[in-house]
Amino acid sequence: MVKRLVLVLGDQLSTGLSALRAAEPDTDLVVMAEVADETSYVPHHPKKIALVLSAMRHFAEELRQDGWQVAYTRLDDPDASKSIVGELMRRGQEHGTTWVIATRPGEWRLNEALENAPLTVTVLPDDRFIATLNEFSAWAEGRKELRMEYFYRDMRRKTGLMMEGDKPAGEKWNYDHENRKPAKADMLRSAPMQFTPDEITEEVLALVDARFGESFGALRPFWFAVTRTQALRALDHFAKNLLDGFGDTQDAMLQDDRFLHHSVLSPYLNLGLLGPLEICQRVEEEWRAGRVPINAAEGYIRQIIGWREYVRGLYFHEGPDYTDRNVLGHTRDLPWMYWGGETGMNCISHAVAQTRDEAYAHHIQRLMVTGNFALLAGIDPGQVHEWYLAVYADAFEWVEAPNTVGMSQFADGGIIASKPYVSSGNYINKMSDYCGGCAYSVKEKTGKTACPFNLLYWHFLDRHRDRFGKNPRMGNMYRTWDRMDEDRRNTVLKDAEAFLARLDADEPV
Ligand code: FAD
Ligand code: DLZ
Ligand code: SF4
Repeated sequence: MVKRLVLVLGDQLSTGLSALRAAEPDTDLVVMAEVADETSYVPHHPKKIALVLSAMRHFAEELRQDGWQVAYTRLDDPDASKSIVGELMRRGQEHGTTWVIATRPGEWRLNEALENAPLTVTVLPDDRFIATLNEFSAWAEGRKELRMEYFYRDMRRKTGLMMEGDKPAGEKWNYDHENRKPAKADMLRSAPMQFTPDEITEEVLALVDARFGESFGALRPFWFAVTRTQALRALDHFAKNLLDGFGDTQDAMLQDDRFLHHSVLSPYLNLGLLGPLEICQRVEEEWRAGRVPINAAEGYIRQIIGWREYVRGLYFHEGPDYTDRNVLGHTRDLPWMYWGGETGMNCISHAVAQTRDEAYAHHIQRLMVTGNFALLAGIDPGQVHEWYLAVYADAFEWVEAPNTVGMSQFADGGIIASKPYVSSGNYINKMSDYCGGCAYSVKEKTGKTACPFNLLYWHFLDRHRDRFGKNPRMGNMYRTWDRMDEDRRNTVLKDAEAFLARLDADEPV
């Protein structure tokens, strides 16, 4: 006799999940389901689907070994319904119950589906985060600006991470200015820890290949961790071998090194295989033992207890319409080159190829290459959002949308970013080795072979002068533009328009 159903979603793979804590192994039935709605609400990268499904199957096994009864639906199960709610209803009918315990899903879409389900659903907070949603709202209440830095300091105080009493370790909260070193060929690193697929993963890979093999993205080689044990090994590998250089080279890009000193832990963290606090405590330990510099440890911890917590708070604080925002009125279609179409722009070509191969790109590739171009070119932020949600293994809406819609596309009007993250080709040239192998010249400011970022940067500033002209943080940019002689300004705008026309005509750019 089953009393209650306990929903565990694909990104809720934590044994300490609030829904599991509230349930009883003897009387309650865990429901996990691979369903068409979740595997296709955007054209997910096949590697992402395989990661989620394989991690789900491994987690179900772990729960069974811990004494739970688990009703697990496979995607190819002929009786499976399309949706999570459909599966809850089917299992409820099978076992004569309508009572469901769930942990709050990480997406408005699923929250609403659960609210509207003809079932009695108790939704518990997702407490796998450092800040509760109420805490975030209380922090945000009455503030004119919701800057991450102040929220981050509160999270440092709350966790005690890298604190000496009530003061930040080293007497500085933030070492970001030390973390902007450009790329150097001699900093080539080994890859993050890679795992050989086991039998369960091989079965999933065959299923994903058959169903989603035509989607954008290479399924193999598949090397992600799919269990907590493996994810812990990946964390250990990062802490021992890569963390020391994380700070210095955080913003650098190299075409022959896809991972640099980045951890590639976001997929495991977002699925629930690792928790934010345990990662940060491990990082702090490395610093306290004198094995990594303070700028690396602080920089890393800030990404997790600062940015990650802050964007989650914001996503839920702002409400379900967040992903529809478009304050700059951008409407251009996402260019084909984002799906692997031909382009002479070496930076985009590399970022997209690596995304296709790995379902991964690091932050500066996402923000200052693909994101920067989409913003400068005036691409519809809804389409940009769907692309990021689809192509990255770590992409779940609560974390992806604020980063894309807010930080990268400024479509929320500046809640996250006090100014748009735009740059000319100069920034990319300084931080990477992409420009040497490009069909365009980063040194040329006008003309057909001028770096498109150089043209579009001024076009963007000019067309959005009403919004940004008085932003004190952008004064220098506008003063430089205004100092150019009028003929030159007209030439830049004309060349940018010609470039955009080629984009609109679907010509390879
Ligand atoms: P590292 O560089 O090793 O950083 C450490 C950890 O910090 C990451 O694992 C991640 O958990 C956290 N982190 C770092 N930056 C952020 C951030 N801005 N927001 C939230 N967490 C952060 N991150 C996602 O987890 N999922 C997404 O869907 C996602 N979409 C993004 C879209 C855009 C347009 C941009 C600009 C950024 C996005 N990010 C996203 C943030 C960031 O790019 C990734 O977290 C990071 O690249 C993951 O790789 P990593 O684990 O090697 O990170
Ligand atoms: C991303 C994803 C995919 C691809 N497939 C499933 C699935 O079949 N079943 C499931 O429970 N969850 C899946 N997920 C994760 C969900 O989409 C995720 O829980 C929501 O987007 C909320 O963050
Ligand atoms: Fe990218 Fe411009 Fe450099 Fe080419 S020249 S790689 S388009 S920044």
